[in-house]
Amino acid sequence: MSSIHFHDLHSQIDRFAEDVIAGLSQRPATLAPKYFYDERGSALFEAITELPEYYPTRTEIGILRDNAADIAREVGSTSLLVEPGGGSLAKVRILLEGLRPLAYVPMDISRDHLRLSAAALAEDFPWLEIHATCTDYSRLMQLPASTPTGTTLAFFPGSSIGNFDPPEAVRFLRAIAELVGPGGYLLIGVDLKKESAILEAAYDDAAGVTAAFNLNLLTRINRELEANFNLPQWRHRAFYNPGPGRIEMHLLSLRPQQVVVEGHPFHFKEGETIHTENSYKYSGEEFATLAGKAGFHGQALWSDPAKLFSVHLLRV
Ligand code: AVJ
Repeated sequence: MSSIHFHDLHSQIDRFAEDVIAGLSQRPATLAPKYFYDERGSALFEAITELPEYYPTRTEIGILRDNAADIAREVGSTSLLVEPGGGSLAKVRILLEGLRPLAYVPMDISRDHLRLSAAALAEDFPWLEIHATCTDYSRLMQLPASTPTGTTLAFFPGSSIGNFDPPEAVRFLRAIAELVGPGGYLLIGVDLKKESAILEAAYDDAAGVTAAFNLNLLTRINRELEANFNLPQWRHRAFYNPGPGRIEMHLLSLRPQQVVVEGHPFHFKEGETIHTENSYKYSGEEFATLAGKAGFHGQALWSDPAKLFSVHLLRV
């Protein structure tokens, strides 16, 4: 029988209202992408990962499957496998048999989601000790007490690192370097730079699922806060910005309008946008340089034949 331990490090109060009001007060107006993931947003993101245009998820899974034995050999014996944002736990299943860690520590902000997926994982991997840890890993990157010590591997798939701008990404990677300690590893999925038409299709799909995902943020604000966004007056925009090397997602105001959120009025001109997400893309070399600033050395790098996506193994 595997053992599941539940740890609650999530002591922070909800800042949704404050963050939305501060973000809409800026020009350009900005909202944080972490707020996409309410129940409907999470379901829409799942649907995105299955779209023909959205190559990252299936490509990364292919890379992990094709190289699972290689990854296990490079890392060697692992005591602890830590996954910040390990909410769904689908990708880690590919690695567990090869790595055979003593314990697995998924960290996620969503308590219910974490409980359900940890229980499902425990059924399939009865030899594994699971320390499900409820925390906002972007604020608190800390192991719960009572986890085994020894070589630690952090796993951060999905190119979620792309949501941070480069200085934030370096700070985040430094926090991971500190968590795994000297001799520890990070296995991280990073989306590669490529032709902008491929990138733009992945973030503006024909079926309109990404548009619904982006617009759902306004629906969430209307529902959870006292707000009156008029959805038909906003449109999804996604484009590749080659200077910083990132996909940008925006919500475009189709006419001059006023929106009230918790008693605060916000005016938007026609054509003005709310910036909702950045998704940075890195060449292998660019990302290795970024990780170097956080104290990591590149140990191995895997990709797919079409060079769409990359998986880096880094060591402190
Ligand atoms: C979850 C941040 C990796 O940037 O590709 C997908 C989010 N946004 N489509 C990404 C996302 C629109 C995704 N990440």
